[in-house]
Amino acid sequence: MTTSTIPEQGSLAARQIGREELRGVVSEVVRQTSVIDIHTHLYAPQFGELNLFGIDSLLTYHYLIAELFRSSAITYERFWTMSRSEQADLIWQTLFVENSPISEATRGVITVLNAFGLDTAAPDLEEARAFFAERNVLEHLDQVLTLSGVSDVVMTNDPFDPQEVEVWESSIGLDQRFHAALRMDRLLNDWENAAPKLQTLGYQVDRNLDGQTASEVRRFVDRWIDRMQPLYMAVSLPDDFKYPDNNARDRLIREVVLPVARDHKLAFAVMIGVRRHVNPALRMAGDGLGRADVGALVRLCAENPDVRFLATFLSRENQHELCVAARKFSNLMPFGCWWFLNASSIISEITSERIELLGPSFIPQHSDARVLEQLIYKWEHSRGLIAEALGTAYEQLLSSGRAITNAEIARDVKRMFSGNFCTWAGLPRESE
Ligand code: FIX
Ligand code: ZN
Repeated sequence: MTTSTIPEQGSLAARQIGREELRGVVSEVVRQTSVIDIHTHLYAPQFGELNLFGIDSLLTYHYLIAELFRSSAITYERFWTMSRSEQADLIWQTLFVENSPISEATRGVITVLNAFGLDTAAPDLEEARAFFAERNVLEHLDQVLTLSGVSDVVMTNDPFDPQEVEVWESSIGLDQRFHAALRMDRLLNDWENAAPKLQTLGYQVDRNLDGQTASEVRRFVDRWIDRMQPLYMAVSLPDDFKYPDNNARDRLIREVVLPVARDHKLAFAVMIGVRRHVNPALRMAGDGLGRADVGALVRLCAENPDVRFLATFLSRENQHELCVAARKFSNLMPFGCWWFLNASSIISEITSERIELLGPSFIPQHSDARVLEQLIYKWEHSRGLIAEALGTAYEQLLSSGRAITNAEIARDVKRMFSGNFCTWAGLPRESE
């Protein structure tokens, strides 16, 4: 980070930025400011095989699997019998050789190949495979984090996943740049199956949530908080999510999640709007979305002013309502352009809308990366769009008669890239 571009707040180097250099300075600050990636599906290297990287994983990302079937006549059945490298070959041939990779997800692979100086128009994957095969895992991780400007990665941690549990139980020390987020999906979205699973683990729970069920689930959650030290709890919720509701999820939220949030001072992240398995034949690539009721989140925030909520919605149509909800409830932090919203034109629109309605009091992006090198493209693409949206906002500010300094721009970007999350997660800020 060069001190000439990003001076310390109030330092002598702070200077007013003229209109002609404004966009350049904003881009540079955004490019140089490190980010906490608050929601990913990445794992610390200590998780072994769960830690995905390399060209075959990049090409078999579920975003690309969905796109493959739009340009190939292959059947689902045939595709799922192929090995991962055969699938990657087919996706490369179909989406990158026979077609131009102009979708956001295909272009992402190009951004990654380009970052490593690999041939972006290669006829096959030979060169890329050889390159990734020779990488030293830990050096590669360092390089990817440096290239993407990510200081910290928040994982998604499922206490019911046996592969994960094995690592957590081993009490192996994790790479300090990786942090846990305690995922609540199986408890809140699949109580029917979670209850018997908890019983086999020795918890006295009942499917009807009678008796000591809530306190036993609480015991389970407390144990995992103790083990994982998560920065927040998280759940993805369907588009028909209601609050209040008359189901197990509602009771578990009220009787377990909210008390845990209060007692442990843990934020609760809600990711609302997914319609799972719209096309089951696509497996993980088969989820869709629906417009959700932002009113449910509003009621959660209103009833629980002492709990901090992180929230993201999957439907573009919910974005404006989310901003308005955040204007009403200071315990609500909108974050990220999730999944189907992680496309350039939509990121631009949502980021501008949020700046106009919320100033710097939101978290503009998370990567949702599942494969390490996706950090490079997701952050490179988003940084460019965030810089443009911010550049417009500062230009308008200049036109309205308020000068802006490089120190103020740096302060704002830092708040959006890490400060807001640190506040929500109860972490000390870098300068504190
Ligand atoms: O629920 C989630 O965390 C989603 O982000 C994922 O389930 C989804 O598959 C994804 O990878 C989206 O980017
Ligand atoms: Zn996710």
